[in-house]
Amino acid sequence: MSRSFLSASSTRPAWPRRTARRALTVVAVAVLASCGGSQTAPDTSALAEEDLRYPFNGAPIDLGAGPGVGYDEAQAEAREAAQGMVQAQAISVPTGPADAHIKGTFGAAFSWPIIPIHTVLLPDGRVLSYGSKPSGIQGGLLHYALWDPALGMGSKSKLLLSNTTGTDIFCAGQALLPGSGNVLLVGGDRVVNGQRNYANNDVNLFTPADNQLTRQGQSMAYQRWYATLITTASGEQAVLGGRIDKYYEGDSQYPPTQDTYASTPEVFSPTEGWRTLTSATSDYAYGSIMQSWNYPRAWWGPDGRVIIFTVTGKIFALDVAGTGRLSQLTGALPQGAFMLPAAMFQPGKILSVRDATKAVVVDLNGPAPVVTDAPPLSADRQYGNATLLADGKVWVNGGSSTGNDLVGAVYHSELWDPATNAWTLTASAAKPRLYHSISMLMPDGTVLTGGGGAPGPVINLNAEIYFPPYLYKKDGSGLPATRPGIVTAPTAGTYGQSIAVSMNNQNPVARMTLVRFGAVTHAFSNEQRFQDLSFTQKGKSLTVTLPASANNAPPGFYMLFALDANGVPSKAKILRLGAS
Ligand SMILES: [Cu+2]
Repeated sequence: MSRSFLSASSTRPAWPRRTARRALTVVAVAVLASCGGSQTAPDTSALAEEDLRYPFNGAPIDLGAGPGVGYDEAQAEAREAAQGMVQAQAISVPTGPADAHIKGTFGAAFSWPIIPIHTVLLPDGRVLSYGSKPSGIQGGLLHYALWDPALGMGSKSKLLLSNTTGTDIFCAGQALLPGSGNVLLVGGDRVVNGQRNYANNDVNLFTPADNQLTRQGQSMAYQRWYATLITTASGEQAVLGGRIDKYYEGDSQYPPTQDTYASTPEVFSPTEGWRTLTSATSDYAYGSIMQSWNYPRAWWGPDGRVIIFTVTGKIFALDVAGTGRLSQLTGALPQGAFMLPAAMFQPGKILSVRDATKAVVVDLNGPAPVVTDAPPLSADRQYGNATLLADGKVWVNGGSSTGNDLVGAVYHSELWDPATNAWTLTASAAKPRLYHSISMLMPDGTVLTGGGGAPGPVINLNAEIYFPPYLYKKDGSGLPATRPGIVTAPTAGTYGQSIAVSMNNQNPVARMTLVRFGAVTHAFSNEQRFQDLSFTQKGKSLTVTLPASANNAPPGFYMLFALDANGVPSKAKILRLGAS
């Protein structure tokens, strides 16, 4: 068995993956046995003690080849080798079907060391993921994983690491810190009276430079499970929502507990630490009312406040100065749901997917929100994701009309064009992407989709890469388009600055776009944003103007794409935008 899965440049000892896979194999065998009608009792002797206390829910494991297929590490690696995935080289755009220029196409599924319930794009182009054990059971107490797309999709590209912080980061909140490019993780899971899914108030920091996850000295005032982080114009992190305790009826062993919610926001300043927004407490905006605590859908808005869309359709604005001030704005959205996505597709403009396939566009750039209808989606996509592409279109994939359930699972994807306010049906995935799945734009213009499970219906220890239509020739050949190439661009810039960008040839550049890095979990990327940049071109040289306003482009890490006259994007250059 190859050990290369563990051999990347970790600074800490490799975790004994063999043990985990043995446990996984036992689980999968038990599943297969139950599916096949065997009466053989599952052998749980190799399962960790904790997994016996919180038993596996019976869902099949899928490492890429199908539920229950190739669940052994060696089998997964052999399959990935046969599919050419193990070479340590960057992913190339495959030849697609004849309609690839309209629908895009998915690559083959590949295994992931855990369920990527949470993903964060890192400034070095890698992906941080966490949320489950290597067995696919919920839990971020012991592990997290990294993926380096520059090393392909095989075992060399993935790294399973040990979480030694003592914090279970399952269903934590997360964002990149704009100055350092480190990842701030807040809260997560806690076991109370033998029951999971309570909350902790721990604060942890992931540092890409050494792959370390480190507990921070100062914790939050409130415990939070399912909180959202929003980067402010001044580079702070506003932390909204999350549950504290959950209802438990009690039993002979354990006392009852009640639902409680973290309905008071907090703000993290990289220089001054934490402050609590004691005058902005709200059950409607991010507390008990209609699951508004559940990863609140929120964005840094054009007037310098955090805008919050609630499930009920109310719109709030939170001023994070001092102890905070919350205002309800005029206007209302149709009824929504906590498991539906939304994305800011242009500064101050948000596409929000609502109940029963409805979608609306909300323009926040005027004195009051303006809500207009978008056409309905082709399907109800509960737990689906909405991803901003390099050209500013919004790609929606996954979800199910029947909740976290295969009956109504939607495998085809769809693409919304803000220029035409129309949806186009796009390619179908091989895997259901339901509860605890993610989708995230990568710097090469592809979309990483992955995960789902914990609990089932399928434990997706796998990911698929979506190759959008813009990567293909428009002649129906299905061949990859020739891409423009950015040769040089600065790695950092300030607001309103003109930057010099050089291209690989003199072909006209049609658009320069700026896409903020994604940080995705639970059907929401709290960090992604998009905008076009103005520029002039002379031969191979471009002069590009960076955004003037930190309200429209909060400080942090962005992908800079150049698109040619056919709408084909370059690979991105990474740019850190900041005040200085
Ligand atoms: Cu969760």
